[in-house]
Amino acid sequence: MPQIVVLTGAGISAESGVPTFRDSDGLWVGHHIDDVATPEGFERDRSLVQRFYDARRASLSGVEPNAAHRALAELEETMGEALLVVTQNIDDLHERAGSRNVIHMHGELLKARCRACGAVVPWQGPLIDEPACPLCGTHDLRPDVVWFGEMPYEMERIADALSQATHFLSVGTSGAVYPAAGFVQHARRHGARTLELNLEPSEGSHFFHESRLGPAGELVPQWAREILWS
Ligand code: BJW
Repeated sequence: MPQIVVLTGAGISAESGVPTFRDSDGLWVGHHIDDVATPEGFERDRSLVQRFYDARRASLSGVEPNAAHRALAELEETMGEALLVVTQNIDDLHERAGSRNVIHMHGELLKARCRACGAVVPWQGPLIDEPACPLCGTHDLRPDVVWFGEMPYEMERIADALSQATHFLSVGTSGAVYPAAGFVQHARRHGARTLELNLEPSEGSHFFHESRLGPAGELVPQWAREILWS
């Protein structure tokens, strides 16, 4: 049985209507990255950052998983834990498509983290009005997401999976952000076959054995069929 690690980025959710970051109509248009994606930006202007994530959290109810999310979930039905999705995305579209073996290395929009007690709690509503932490009562909640300069989640588990992978697939990511951008080299060093599916060549395209260009909604189902038939 192959051991597959799939790294996904904003491009896999683009066809669901979730904006990417670095495309011309992306999430950061009108925002400086340092203002909305760093702990320092949060300290400077909490309201701006809370509004940015509150709007994204609220918009989740208006989007649905697409054919790429569904193809990965269907493949997991056959492969079980031999398929691991590591997503940089903070939306919940992999889970809503049916994937269970998912690591959100950059956190989740639908969770909040208490800066006083460290609790991570499910969160649906806004944070702009500074609600109390359900565990300790302090009014100091932030989105449970990973900003620049912070440590992504579950790095040890990801490194183990990359070391054991026979196949590494990267979908819809620009390859501009580390450590995720380095996963292809890690997997390849340990013997994995590496494939990139993206609308355009990513910054790290040359690290992959193969790159296929096109929309994830077409390329991922096609790749999943190849895996099932191999
Ligand atoms: C389609 C499509 C369709 C469109 N179909 N495709 C100098 C050198 C190297 C590293 C560093 C450095 N200085 C600092 C660093 C480290 C820093 C970093 O990488 N900085 C870069 C700017 C260089 N990284 C960090 O700080 C990370 N932490 C860290 O390194 O800790 C220390 C450590 C050490 C050792 C081991 C481990 C850790 C933390 C990074 C946190 C990133 N956080 C964000 C925000 C999360 C919350 C939120 O969502 O708001 O994560 S930034 C943002 O970028 C977000 C994304 O997950 C991430 C990646 O973006 P992604 O997914 O690639 O989106 P896009 O928009 O860039 O690309 C979309 C792609 O899809 C495009 O290519 C399109 O063409 C394509 N596409 N439609 C297929 N239909």
